[in-house]
Parts: sequence; C-alpha cells; structure tokens
Amino acid sequence: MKEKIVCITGASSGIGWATAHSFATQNKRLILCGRRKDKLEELQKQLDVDTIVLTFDVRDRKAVFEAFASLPDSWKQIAILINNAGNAHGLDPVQTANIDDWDAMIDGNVKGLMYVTKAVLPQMLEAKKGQIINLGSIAGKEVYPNGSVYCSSKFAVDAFTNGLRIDLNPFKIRVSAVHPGLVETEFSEIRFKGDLERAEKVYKGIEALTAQDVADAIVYMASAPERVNIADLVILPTRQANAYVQNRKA
Ligand code: 8X3
Repeated sequence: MKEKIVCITGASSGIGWATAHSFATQNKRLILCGRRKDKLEELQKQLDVDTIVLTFDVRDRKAVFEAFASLPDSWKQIAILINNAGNAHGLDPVQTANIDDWDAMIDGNVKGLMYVTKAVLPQMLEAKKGQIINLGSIAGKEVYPNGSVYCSSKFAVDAFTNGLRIDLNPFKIRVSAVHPGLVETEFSEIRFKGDLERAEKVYKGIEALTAQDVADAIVYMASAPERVNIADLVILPTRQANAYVQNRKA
C-alpha cells in the first residue's frame, strides 16, 4: 500500500520545512506548498521520499484552487493537511499600524488558510477520512500589546478550527490546531521587516522553541490512532508562561 499523502503549506522555511523533514522520516508522500519555488525545490532535493511542489500564494484564491486542481490523480487523496502558512507583519498599536500589514495578516493567516482547507476538503469528504492540523498561536489564545490584528488573525484560526471540527464531525475527519509560543524562526525577522537586531531580541534568554519542537508535536498529533484527535495543543518554551509573561535569562 502506498504511504499517506501529507500536504504542508508554508513548507519553504521554519516550522513547515521541519515538518516536511519529520514526515519524510516516516516515508510519507509530501505535497510541499509555498511561494518560493527555489526553496521548495531545495527542500525537495533533501527529502528521500516522493514529493511534489505546488507554488502559490495562499492569499490568491484563484491560485489556491488552480494549484490543487492541477495535482495528478495519484496525488489528489490528501490524508493530512498541515495549514502552516502565515506570518506576522508589524507590532504596533491600532492607531499607528499600517493597514497593508493588516491585509497581509488577515488575507494570509485567515482567508488563505480557509481557501486551502476548502480546496483540499472534497477528497477528504468523499473518503470520509482525513486530518487537518492548523497552525494557530498563543496569540490566538491571549491578546498581547501591539498585537491586536495578528492576535485577531490567530483567534480566527482557533475559531475556524473549532467550527470546522463541528462541521466535519459526521465525516470522521480529524480537525485540530497547534498553538506555539515563541519559536525561533524567521518569524520575527518578517514581523520587523528585516530588522535583525530587533528580531534577535525576541528570542534572547528565553530558550525559545525550535521549528523542530513544533514539528515533533505535529507529527505526534498526526500519528495518534484514528480514534484519537488531539484537538488543541498549546506548546510554549518552559521560560514562557503565557503570551506576555516570560522568564528571561539575564
Ligand atoms: C507566534 C507567537 O507570541 O510571537 O505566533 O505571537 S508570538
């Protein structure tokens, strides 16, 4: 029997990249999605399993549906969807924040995740099985200063996950979310628009999670027996108590 197909969005870096490597060690077949074709092809070369690359921006509704429609028949039956694509843009109070940043976060983290889900669902519904794991955040559980719109986007992911689990309950499709705290990836570099000094400070003295820590949690959720749905998993660095209480080394 052929191995299950896992589809990962935002596979070109960070948590998505690590998750692809982890599923590859389980011989899964992988659909690697992202915007950066060169990075996805680099990842593809590193993986010793069957892979296919889909290059699109989750914010582009038409591109999302065209990408999944373009999959060869042998790649259409996605067993596990990891909705990982998403970013933070800016860390500012509402009164001074840039509206373009808001659009990027709402369009990518919320609408993009919904589009991909909708594009992948028909095959899962037909098969009456499947699993969808969304990347939420501690920012989807608690609001922190200057994060109102990023937090809104992740609260929306949390709500969408819970609603989707209800809607798909008759079909035995598992729906869940993993909510990480501080993970040292290019997340802060993107949030602060390339300001590396500011980005480094976010992870200083906190012993932040690694992308691999989150990938391990995702693989754990995906590896549970089919009767088990790990619905909601918050994962924090030990030095982080919640969205804004942190015990940093001097
Ligand atoms: C990433 C975690 O706390 O930087 O979603 O928002 S946080």
